[in-house]
Amino acid sequence: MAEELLQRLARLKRERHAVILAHNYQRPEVQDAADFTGDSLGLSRRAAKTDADVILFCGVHFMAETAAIICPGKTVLIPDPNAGCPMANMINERELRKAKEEHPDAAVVCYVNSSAGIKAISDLCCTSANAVAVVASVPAGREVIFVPDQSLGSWVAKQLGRKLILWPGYCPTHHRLLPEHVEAARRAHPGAEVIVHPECLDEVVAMADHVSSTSGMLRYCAGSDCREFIIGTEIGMLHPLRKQNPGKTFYPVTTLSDCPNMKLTTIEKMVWALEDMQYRVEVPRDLAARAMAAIERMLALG
Ligand code: CIZ
Ligand code: SF4
Repeated sequence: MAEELLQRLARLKRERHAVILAHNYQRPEVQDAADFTGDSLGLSRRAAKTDADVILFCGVHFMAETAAIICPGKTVLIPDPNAGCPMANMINERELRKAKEEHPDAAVVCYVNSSAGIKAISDLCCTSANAVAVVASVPAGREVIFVPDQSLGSWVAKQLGRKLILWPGYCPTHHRLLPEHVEAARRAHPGAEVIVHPECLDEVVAMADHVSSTSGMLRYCAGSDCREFIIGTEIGMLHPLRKQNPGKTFYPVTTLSDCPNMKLTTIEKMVWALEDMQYRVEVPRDLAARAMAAIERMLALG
């Protein structure tokens, strides 16, 4: 059954001239069926370079939308239209416009975990991999409104010793990971390094040996002399870490950090998506152009 589904997927991929992208947080079998895996921005940039007509984006909605913005002309499909991101939904355009009116000289930096509409009214976009550099590019005297993740924003503020106006959004999955889970994991694996994502609670971030994005975790663990790691992020991340570092051991801080939206993608739904050419993720041209401007300002920083 599983083998037959994978064969159907491979055949449909050829027929549709599609490329399959899977985020680091997807189910292991979904990541294994993808042409590329990685973080949201890395995947979109990869997709832009391929000559595929169709992008099957296995992730959550804002990621597929980002691919649609970066890859105009390609058809972007998401296997389950309900795969949203609760954090991205914690801000809307009306609220952000109001904050901008209250701070008319401020620069708005939006985390990639946001809708095209939010990106379009932001000055700069950032990912967890480049958030510090992006905020640092705003002249020191200028206020910064950082949306929507207060945890990432608070970590960036500490790195730069700079006060930021933080939006009260957060990732429910990363906030399920608590200081007592880190303590218990350290007791169980005293030789391991603790690596956490900046979407985690401030108290958890403060306990870590290293804080980084998912792409940063892959680089860090490959380069570290340590053989054991305790990983504090969405648990799908353990799959690429284990696959790329067969000689090393990875433990989750807790298995509670499991994002239900990320796990909506299954191999069956991927097959159906390519069969029926749905669900399409489209961003109106002028909105995409404005959102792309915030992404381009980020990319220009290198
Ligand atoms: O940008 C991404 O893919 C996210 C949401 C996390 C990360 O650290 O890569
Ligand atoms: Fe959103 Fe958090 Fe799930 Fe990522 S892990 S999609 S930030 S809810």
